[in-house]
Amino acid sequence: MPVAMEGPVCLVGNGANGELEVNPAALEILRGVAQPVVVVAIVGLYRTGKSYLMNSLAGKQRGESCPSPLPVGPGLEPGGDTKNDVWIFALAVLLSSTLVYNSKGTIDQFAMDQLHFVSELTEHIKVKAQGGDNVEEDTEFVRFFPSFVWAVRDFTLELRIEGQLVTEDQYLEHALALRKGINKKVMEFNLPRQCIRNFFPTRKCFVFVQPTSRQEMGQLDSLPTSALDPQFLDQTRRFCDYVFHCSHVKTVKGGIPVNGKRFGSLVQSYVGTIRSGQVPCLDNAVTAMAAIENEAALREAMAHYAAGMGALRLPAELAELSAAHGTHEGDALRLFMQRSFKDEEQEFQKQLVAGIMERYADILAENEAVSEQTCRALLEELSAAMQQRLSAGLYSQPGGYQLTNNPALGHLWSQAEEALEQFLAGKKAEAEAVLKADNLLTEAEKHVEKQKAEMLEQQRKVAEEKRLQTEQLLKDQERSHQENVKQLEAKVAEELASARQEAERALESKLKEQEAMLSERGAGSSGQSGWAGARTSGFCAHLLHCNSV
Ligand SMILES: Nc1nc2c(ncn2[C@@H]2O[C@H](COP(=O)(O)OP(=O)(O)OP(=O)(O)O)[C@@H](O)[C@H]2O)c(=O)[nH]1
Ligand SMILES: [Mg+2]
Repeated sequence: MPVAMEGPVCLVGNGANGELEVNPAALEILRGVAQPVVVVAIVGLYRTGKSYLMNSLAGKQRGESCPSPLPVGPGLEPGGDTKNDVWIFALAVLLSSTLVYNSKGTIDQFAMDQLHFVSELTEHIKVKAQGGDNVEEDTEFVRFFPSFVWAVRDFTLELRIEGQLVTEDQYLEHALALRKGINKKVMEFNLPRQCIRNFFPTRKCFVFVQPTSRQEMGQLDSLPTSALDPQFLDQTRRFCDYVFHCSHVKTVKGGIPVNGKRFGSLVQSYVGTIRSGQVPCLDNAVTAMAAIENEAALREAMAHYAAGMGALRLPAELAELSAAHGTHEGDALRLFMQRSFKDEEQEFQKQLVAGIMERYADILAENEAVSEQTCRALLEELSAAMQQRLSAGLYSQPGGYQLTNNPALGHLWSQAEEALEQFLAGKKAEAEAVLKADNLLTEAEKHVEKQKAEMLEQQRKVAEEKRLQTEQLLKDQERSHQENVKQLEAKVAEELASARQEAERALESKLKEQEAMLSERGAGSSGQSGWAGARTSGFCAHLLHCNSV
């Protein structure tokens, strides 16, 4: 569903005290996005044309009348604070499904050095809440990290390696090739390359020529496309096509797809952790996100059930209530299953079932009360005529008693029998008085016996009505249990399939990478320590967060 947005909205920024802050207005927009989202982050040095690329993505999407984008960048202000920069980079990795690294010139050592954050990722992201050593975590990253795109701006060289024309991807792979040897220099050279290869097995490269003359560069945004280099336009188009067609829906651990609402809680959770001075942890973020989402799913499902049942007109036949309960419970469960995930031990589902049963019991009780009230009112109305005749002394004549037995007191709703019984008991004294005054005294004994028999029959009917109600309630509970089991099984199967897909994707990319490493053979094995890249500040990230296409 398109999301109306006038322009870019900051999602995460630096507050007055320099701390990372989530913008509530952006969260509000995200709350309205129920579809799975694709999240594109563009990171890179200050003033390297990130916004231009992001605008091209947003504009392209509009142009193709795809679901309208939700650009939530530029969110991260450039600053001179390396600590801030590294968190910005970590956030971009954690939040995106496609990560674009934007650099200028060529893929040389300088560009590689700017990406030193990659080799520091293990210190700024944890996978497991407890335990898990660095090496183990390292191999886990690949399962959750975004696909990687290197965008090289103002590329001045020809795409040639040793005289041979190569593709952009081959150019990138060549730049990421490891050197042989284990001395410090080689290790420093290899570390960022090895990290990129390990963490981002899906890689792509796009080179862009300078878009226009140096003099006109300042007004790039206001220049007509005709004023831009056609080669640049073509490169931008190919880049946008790739991002739109090859980006995946953002998923978190377990292959769980992230929609706008979940994305909002994910951002809050990561930023909250960083602000508290801790390292963001994928496990914890998913648990926190699941708690928020499951709570909301529970509320939403309960409200749906209550609204459905609330629309019924009481008093109603028990069968009608039971059928409505079955329908609305099933729908509420479906709603809950759609939104909830990782509901450990079905904690929230159990709460939902209990909540629904409680509400149903309230409705049954309310129905009984309303039914009884209605029956009483009706009986009172029917007997009003009798009272009048009684006062007028009409019953003090032959046949008077027979007038008191009104056949109009038929079966009325669930409480009819009970109401009738109570009513008859209340009227017994009057009826007997009438009977005594009746001139047909010879028949008196017979009438008393008949009346007693009717009372007993009435009591039997009341007991039968209660038994049927209990039986219906038990049937409702059994049906509800079956529905819960059925929907839970479907949900578990779905979550398992997502996890399997995620594992297969990770394994496949890992194997591909290992094969490539083996074929290069002999490159010095990387250490995880000893490499410290040039620490350049002014690193920032732009996020484009768009509906799944
Ligand atoms: N040389 C060159 N300049 C560009 C290119 N794309 C955009 N610019 C210009 O570079 C300046 C910065 O562009 P932006 O797109 O705002 O760059 P940015 O990386 O988003 O900048 P910050 O958000 O401030 O870090 C503007 O004057 C653009 O016109 C490019 O491909 N090459
Ligand atoms: Mg910008």
